[in-house]
Amino acid sequence: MSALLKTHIAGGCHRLWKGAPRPIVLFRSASVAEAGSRSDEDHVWEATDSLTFSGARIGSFFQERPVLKNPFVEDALLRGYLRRHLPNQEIFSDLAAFGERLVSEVDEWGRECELNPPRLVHFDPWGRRVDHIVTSSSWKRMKDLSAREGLVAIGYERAFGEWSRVYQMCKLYLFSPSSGLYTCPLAMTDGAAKVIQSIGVSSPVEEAYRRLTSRQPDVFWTSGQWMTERRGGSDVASGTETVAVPQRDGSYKLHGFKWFTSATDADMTLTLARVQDGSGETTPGSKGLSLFYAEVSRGQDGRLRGLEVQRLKDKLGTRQMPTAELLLDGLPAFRLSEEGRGVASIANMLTITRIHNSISAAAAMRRVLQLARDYAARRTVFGKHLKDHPLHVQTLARMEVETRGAFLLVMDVCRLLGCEENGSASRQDSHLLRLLTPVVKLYTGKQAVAVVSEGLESFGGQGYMEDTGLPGILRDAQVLSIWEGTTNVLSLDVLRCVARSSGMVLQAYFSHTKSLLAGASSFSSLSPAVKAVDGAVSDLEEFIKVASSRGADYMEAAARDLAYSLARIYTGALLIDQACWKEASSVDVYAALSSGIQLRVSKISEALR
Ligand code: UCC
Repeated sequence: MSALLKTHIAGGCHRLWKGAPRPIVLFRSASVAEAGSRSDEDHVWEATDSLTFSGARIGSFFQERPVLKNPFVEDALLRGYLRRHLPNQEIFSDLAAFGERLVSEVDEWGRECELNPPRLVHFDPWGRRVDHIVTSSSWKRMKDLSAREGLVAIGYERAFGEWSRVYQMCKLYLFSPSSGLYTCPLAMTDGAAKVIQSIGVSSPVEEAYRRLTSRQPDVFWTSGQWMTERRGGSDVASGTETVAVPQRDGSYKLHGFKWFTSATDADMTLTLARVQDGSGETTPGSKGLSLFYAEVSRGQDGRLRGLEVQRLKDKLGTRQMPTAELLLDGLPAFRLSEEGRGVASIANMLTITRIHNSISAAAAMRRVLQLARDYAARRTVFGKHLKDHPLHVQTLARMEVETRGAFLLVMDVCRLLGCEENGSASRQDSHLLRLLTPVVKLYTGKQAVAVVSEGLESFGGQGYMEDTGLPGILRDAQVLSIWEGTTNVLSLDVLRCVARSSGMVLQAYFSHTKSLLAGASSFSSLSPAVKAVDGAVSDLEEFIKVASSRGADYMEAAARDLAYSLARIYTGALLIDQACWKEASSVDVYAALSSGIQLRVSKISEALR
């Protein structure tokens, strides 16, 4: 018994500190544990300052955190994909250096964007209305970085021909999980540049196009896309109330209310409105909508010209990024599309932002998986590292297959986009791009939520703790299936493009999928996967034959299953194709075979019937 402190305590369970300069934890002497031998001595508590759990000390074990490593160097599939399709040393060096910068510097900025979210200051200290959206210094740094790294510019410089989009999107894929959601304004900036380019880069948007695609931080602009109004984000045709009042000089003033506008600190925007005729009437529906370009600027009084920021949105995730309600109160604007061609004109922007969305989805999956794998080599449970537990490894392996599939699917869409923009796309390529854009967006958005959620679980309780930064990945992932078209709206878009093309998009799909499978016919190790995907293709063809003889309601109810099947089958074929590459790894082959198994398990044809 310690001479330092010895006392008798009535009642047994009290702790008594005596004249100690700092708290000392007391512990029960061993004899207390002996049943049936209670005595005063049994209630003695002994203290020592050499205990593990003592006073302010909380024990000596601290779990090592997962460490983010260079995401380019760590991503074998990304490097393999580029080595196969775009073996360019300049690109490899750029992506490796960018990956290093993300780890050493940018990831921390992304975290700061989350911790210092934007706020809205309505009035200056003297009561004047200013509507300032105050953003963090890290958010502003992201803008400079985006310009310098050419995150939009690469797609328009086209230095790598039809592969330029793949290069750009690979860079965004690396950037996205560290970007503090800056990829959202970049998506809209890219979309706006694409719309302007497709309409024609001429006055009054020449200057805007130059800025959107610039690599100079002091020149670079970001764009918003203000499409959603209070009546709805999906049914744009009947939900848009904003009117465009013609001015004598040929410009317009816009009056309306935009319900979700991201990222509202943009320098310009594209938006939809209905042109008023001489008697103040407008045309309802899609045919009444036109596309407008407007700059966000301030007058000499410091107020926004023709705009008021009503409030910032209180969102589940994506809190790093300002999303606002805006009153358009005479916003000066120029009409970009022909009258009534607003939806068709903004559709180019939707294609780009939906591809960006899919990139962010694949990137979120890859990030959580990279961290989970690193953690599995650091965390010991039940006597061994997590990485040595077969069930844990199987869980990570399933996440890996999903992530690989998502990456290949979205990269294939980027490849098709690059071909179309470079003028090298066949008719089949164009049909595939139209069909696969909604498919990749809706499928990867849902996958990201599932894979990221699984990823959080692999950290146990720590995955649920906000200050690890992990829960934010899940909260941010949840927007991916909502923003730029929900899963159901996009499933209906799949039906719409099938109908509009009289089935040509499906013909292109089946023809390309079969050619990918045919390329694997001499690889006996892949035959179970080829068989599974081939069987699913036949089931789907059969279903489409049957379904086309039924009514529209039947087809609508099956639209989501149809879209999922298109995604799964195509992904399976892409994984097989990757595994056929002469430098394919054992992981490439494993992923192809696993995807085949998952296809069999999901029983596409039964789900559809
Ligand atoms: O509201 C939102 C915010 C959510 C919360 C945000 C929080 C923070 C964000 C953080 C971000 C990181 S997002 C919701 C945004 N809304 C959408 O994405 C719209 C969803 N709705 C659709 O996509 C619909 O399908 C519509 C609006 C496009 C349907 O409009 P219409 O007028 O009924 O369309 P039509 O009649 O089918 O097509 C009109 C024209 C046709 O061209 P023409 O006349 O030449 O035949 C179509 O071919 O547009 C063409 N078109 C397309 N072209 C329509 N859709 C497409 C397409 N996807 N691709 C190419």
